[in-house]
Amino acid sequence: MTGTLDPGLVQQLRTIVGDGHVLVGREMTASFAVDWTGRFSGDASAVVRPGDAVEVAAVVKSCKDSGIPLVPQGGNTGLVGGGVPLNGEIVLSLRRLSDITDVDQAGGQLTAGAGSTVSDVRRAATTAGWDYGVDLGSRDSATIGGTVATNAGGLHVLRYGATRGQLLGTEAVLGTGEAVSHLAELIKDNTGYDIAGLLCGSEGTLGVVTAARLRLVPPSPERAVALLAFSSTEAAVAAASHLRRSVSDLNALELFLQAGLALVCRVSGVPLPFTKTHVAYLLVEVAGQDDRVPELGRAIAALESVAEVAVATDTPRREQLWRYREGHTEAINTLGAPHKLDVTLPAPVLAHFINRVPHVVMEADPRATTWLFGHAGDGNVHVNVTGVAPDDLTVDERVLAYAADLGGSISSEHGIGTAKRPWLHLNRSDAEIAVFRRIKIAFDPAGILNPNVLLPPA
Ligand code: 2HG
Ligand code: ZN
Repeated sequence: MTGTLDPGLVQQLRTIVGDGHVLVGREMTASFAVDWTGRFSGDASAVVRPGDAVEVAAVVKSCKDSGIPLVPQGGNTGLVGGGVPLNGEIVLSLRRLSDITDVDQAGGQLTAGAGSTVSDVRRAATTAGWDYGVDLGSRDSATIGGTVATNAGGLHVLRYGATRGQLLGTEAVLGTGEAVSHLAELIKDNTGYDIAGLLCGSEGTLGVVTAARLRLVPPSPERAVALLAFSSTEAAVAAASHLRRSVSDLNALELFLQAGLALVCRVSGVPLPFTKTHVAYLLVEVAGQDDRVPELGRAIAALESVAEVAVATDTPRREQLWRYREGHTEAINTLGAPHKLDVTLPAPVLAHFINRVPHVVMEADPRATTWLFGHAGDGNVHVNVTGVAPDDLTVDERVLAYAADLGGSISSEHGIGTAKRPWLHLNRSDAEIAVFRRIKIAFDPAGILNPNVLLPPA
């Protein structure tokens, strides 16, 4: 489709958003046409950058009338190829919609433009005396529109829930070009279908989110982080369960393994946390209104299986411990574009999965290397596989089928995107997928919104 856009449509788009905000030509559009990992890439016939919701609606309407598909894109930090124009679609970049407005200091709410970043919202929340319940490693680039579209999870899901749990309403443009807005400042609002909840996690297939009304959470000025080392995955997973039961104000409960830790340290030049090596590690963060260390200390002391412990309360040392966990994504990407298989397992089979899945990968492709880390508190494992060609799907198929066989989800928090589209049926029945298709038709009858993701081709 590249280069074949009707000049009349291009002119219409220029008239709507201004000449400087319609980018054409590969050198201008290339960075919008490849994902962060480098695994998914395509061509954009144009990149259109509207400046407000009215312009978004006009762009969508023009594209709908011309039958030209659109791929909405925020910070382009997704990990399942969900924001990439694979077949020459127009990229609709929402980054200019970055205003944060209507901050309700009393009620703890704000309205965030689709293009504001998670960090922007976190800062605005802090300024208002609150906090935002979602945080993730890509906070400085990931946009609110993207995190709503994917129902992004992140580091604090066990405490506050994923993005859908923060969402009080949305403003969006449907595939018809109609604007649908419900940004009321209400905690409780049982007035029929939850359109915001439906748009959340729809991956841009139903509507283009232009703004979101977000609830804020109380700030937690007292913070402590502990890194715990274990001699087995089973011990780490059992400890995670114990900590969930016995520590209040648990903010994060993260897991990683020795190989990933060694890679992070090698790539970043940061020293290993302990002189001895161990099999598995848990990073625990507690945060609240008063000193959380005594309660955390008692809970850790009750864990006979802990081999070593490091505790940090001051910001630099806390950040140092977090780097071991947050450094994984970047460190793994230095080995080549990984296959990212973000799965959730039921707690009783979590350790078994972690121990077994490298063998499942090896049986599928002996050249592959498996890296495992994730959000232990949610049963969410990020299975990263390197050494496999971007379009070789053998490993993906085996790992996702294995997770589903154990009662797990093939997408914990990253979405289905284009990466997992062939395997939606592992978690969703034919009847559910049929309902998905009917909802899609109701919101986007011309099928122009993000056509390469989520739903398998009919
Ligand atoms: C994280 O938890 C992100 O760090 C990224 O969800 C996971 O890189 C990944 O696979
Ligand atoms: Zn994650």
